[in-house]
Amino acid sequence: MEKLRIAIQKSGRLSEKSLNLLKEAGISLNNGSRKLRSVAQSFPLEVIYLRDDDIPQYVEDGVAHIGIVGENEYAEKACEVDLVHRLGYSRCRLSIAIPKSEGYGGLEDLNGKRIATSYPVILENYLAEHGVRADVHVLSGSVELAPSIGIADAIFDIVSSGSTLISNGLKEVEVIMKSEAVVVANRNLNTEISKLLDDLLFRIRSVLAASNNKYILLNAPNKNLEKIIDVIPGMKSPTVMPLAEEGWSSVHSVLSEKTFWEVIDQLKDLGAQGILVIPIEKMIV
Ligand code: PRT
Ligand code: ZN
Repeated sequence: MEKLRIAIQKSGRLSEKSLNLLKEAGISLNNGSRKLRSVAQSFPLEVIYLRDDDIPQYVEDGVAHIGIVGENEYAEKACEVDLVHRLGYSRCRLSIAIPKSEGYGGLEDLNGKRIATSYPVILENYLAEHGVRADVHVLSGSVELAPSIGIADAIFDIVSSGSTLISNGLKEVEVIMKSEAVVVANRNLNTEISKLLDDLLFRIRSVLAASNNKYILLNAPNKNLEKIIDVIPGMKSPTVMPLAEEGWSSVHSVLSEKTFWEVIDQLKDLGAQGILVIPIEKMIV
């Protein structure tokens, strides 16, 4: 039987979270030492460990069938691969930053400037689209140092908390792209491998849905039951059971992490009591 070959970053910001995702999807690997490759026990899958920069090309070439990379690498390498799923972790943005002492009136201020970056393809596409003519200097690392050593007027780099920019006397002036970890796939997978990919994506969706949602139980005064149900519609509709105390019901539902605090406030205003929120292990959607 064929195995689905997945490329994962060997060591870096994506490695642990990607391996953890596989683990939560019920796929344990027999080789914890992360050499070059390892084989899963409970799913026909083989992991190849690579530098993140190399993953899009290896997937295009079919050395790996799929890979997990930052969306920034997917965009920069512009390989012939498909983005098949977003994973929501390792979020960051790619931004232009300039020395904090300089003024900034908009993109046109970048005309004639030197911009240092490790992402020339993304940057040049963006500048061309916006009619800005700047000099793009390609550096493979420590891009944030370029203005202070006088080799660039601005940088285009990954920003997460922003503290690297601040400690190098820079300020963010344009966000050009947002990025998160994504699954990319080869465009010519055979039927057997495509089926394995579908199975894996199904498991991944269940893991992600579970981590994005919470199970909620509460006691609701019957007079506000309908309004409370409107606030927490759940997967199909909430479970409602009468409490032993007259005039009250117990309501069980599923709540999205995104709107969590907003919804809790509304529930309290509607007189909900004894609110319990419980993590969900897996959610089959
Ligand atoms: O060795 P290999 O080539 O495999 O790894 P790498 O060093 O190229 O990549 P790695 O492990 O640093 O990052 C892998 C992916 O994580 C990136 O491609 C992004 O998609 C994502 N990611 C998320 C980040 C960050 N957050 C991040 N903060 N990648 C890099 N950074 C760096 C950034 O370069 C900058 O120097 O962190 C600094 C900024 O962070 P803040 O928090 O100070 O703003
Ligand atoms: Zn890299």
